[in-house]
Amino acid sequence: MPMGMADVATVLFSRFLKFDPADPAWPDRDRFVLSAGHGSMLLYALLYLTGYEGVTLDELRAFRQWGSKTPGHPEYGHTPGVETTTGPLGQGIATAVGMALAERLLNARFGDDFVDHYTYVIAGDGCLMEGLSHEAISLAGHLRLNRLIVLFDDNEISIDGSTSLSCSDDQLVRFKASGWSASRIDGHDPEAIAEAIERARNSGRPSLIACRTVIGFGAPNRQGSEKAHGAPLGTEEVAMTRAALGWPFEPFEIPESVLKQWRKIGERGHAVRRDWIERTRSLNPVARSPFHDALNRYLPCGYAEAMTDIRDRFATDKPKIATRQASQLVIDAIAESLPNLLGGSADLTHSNLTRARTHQPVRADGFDGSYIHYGVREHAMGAAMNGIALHGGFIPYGGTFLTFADYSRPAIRLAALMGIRVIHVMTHDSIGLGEDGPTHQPVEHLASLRAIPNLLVFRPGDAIETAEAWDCALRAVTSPSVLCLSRQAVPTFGEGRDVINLVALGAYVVVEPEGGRDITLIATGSEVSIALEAAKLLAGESVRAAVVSAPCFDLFREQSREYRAKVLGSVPRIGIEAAVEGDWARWLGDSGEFVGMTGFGASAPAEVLYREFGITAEAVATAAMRRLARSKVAVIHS
Ligand SMILES: Cc1ncc(C[n+]2csc(CCOP(=O)(O)OP(=O)(O)O)c2C)c(N)n1
Repeated sequence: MPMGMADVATVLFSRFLKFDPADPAWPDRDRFVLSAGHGSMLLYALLYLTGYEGVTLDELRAFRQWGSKTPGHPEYGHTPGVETTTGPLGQGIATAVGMALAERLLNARFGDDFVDHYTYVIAGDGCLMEGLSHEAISLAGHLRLNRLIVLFDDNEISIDGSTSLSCSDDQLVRFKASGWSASRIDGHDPEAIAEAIERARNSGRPSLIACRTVIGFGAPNRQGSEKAHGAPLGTEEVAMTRAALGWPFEPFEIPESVLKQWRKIGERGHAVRRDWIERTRSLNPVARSPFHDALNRYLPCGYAEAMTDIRDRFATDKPKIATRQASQLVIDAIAESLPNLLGGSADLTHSNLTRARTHQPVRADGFDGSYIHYGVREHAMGAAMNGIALHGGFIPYGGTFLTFADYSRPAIRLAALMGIRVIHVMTHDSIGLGEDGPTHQPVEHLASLRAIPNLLVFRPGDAIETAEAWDCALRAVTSPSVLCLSRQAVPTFGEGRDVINLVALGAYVVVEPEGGRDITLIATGSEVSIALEAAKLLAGESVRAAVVSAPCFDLFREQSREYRAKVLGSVPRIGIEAAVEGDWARWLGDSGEFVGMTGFGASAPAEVLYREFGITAEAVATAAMRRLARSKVAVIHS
């Protein structure tokens, strides 16, 4: 890829790309996404040649080695100039759709003087074979994201060999059918490349430029074959390639004149950036503040007040509503104070309750909206939200059912790896959704999402916790979040709830019995109210049960050992969650017991399912008595 696409990249960087290595985060730069992340050396070479600080020849020598700035696939936040982490094919192009969308949205708010850039992508056959690419190009075509230009490394080779082994798509026809401009050029002809890019920049639609290239270009015995994809060329073939390309220099030797020209290309953007800074200085203060807040990822000052108000209202009114409804109320309450909140849903708006009253839909002819109808494209929604967050200017959130988290999981994983603020609103979070049945009832999803490092998985138990979970997610600038919300109504629990955000602690004591605990009941989400009822039943048996709500395991894990010990207590514990056990054992210990699901759900009303699957206050009380009896036996034996 680095050899085959060198000509295309050279034309793009030398003649078109607006960038300044002196400030890789300059907001009005063009974005360049290497979707074919396995060709990372192409990007590293360009970053070195154009003068990005820290990307040195030594770093190129240390390619793929421990501690280097040149990992196997480009990693956002690790190497300056890398706009997004790529490697899982298809993610880059879909993320770029989000970037190109964010550019148009921000442009609609602040105008051409401040936001006016392109998003360029290099994608290979692999990216276009991935199903995700279809969702992404379909969305981009629908929204007519004309600042998105995809340079397709059309070399007809992937790892197994010729693409004809597995694919006979006519990509041009496919893209055109999705509302793109599409053309094919010789990817080794600089003028043809330049003309095609120029045309694409002036198109009213997103553009695909299929660049017919030769993989491993210049390597006499390897070019044009899958043998050029991954294996090193070897000393002999490298020598022959040097001869064939007329490149007489030693490894890592860049002739001064060549480097000079490249550095000049890198300097081209200096003045453009300085002009842009001057223009932003002249912005009137009323417009400057939201622009500044948006770009710096600040929560505007009105936000905290709006969030406190809605949380307090829940504390006073104690509504018995589904947490998805509580989430809707939170979104409505904060939307006006957070103009950069960008909502959306994968065609489940009325179920996810994700659209604020004030949110207008984003349309191809109306980028001033704040709500994206992503269509039934969960994966593209996840990736596009990553691109929006990476681009800057917005806090994206998007809804679907929790069970379809699997459809967007690869994008969620990348968000966690990159450490970016993306909020997934996943409703219908258990068998509590009822009649839709086991296809729609998540059972393993909480456990599997909790397994992703740096992903905050929230399962709030009532309206107050829902507001607090939203607050945590909005403040988590370096982590994506998933808000798992109930379809069914749950009571607001607790008297005189603390004014501090208790969800931020991950878990906390809701009920502490007088005179010490006999047992601790730990629950999440809709099961907290079951635990509270069970505690009452146990009190009737003279058993003192503490109740702990644990809306976010990830945040609880971060608390001090002392705090965790205080919350968990030293008596036996019962965990209650309408899902599979997953890593509950960590919190329950050897003497604990889990009350939850052991397999898939079924189609029936929620109350019937809870009863049939044994997730009831009575079942919890019985489990508690059983545990206590066992621990007494253990004490007698010891
Ligand atoms: C989701 C995903 N599946 C599989 C791979 C492994 N993989 C890396 S490159 C590649 C082939 C890509 O072919 P192409 O895009 O044509 O790249 P080229 O061989 O032309 O460089 C595969 C299967 C991957 N990186 N991501």
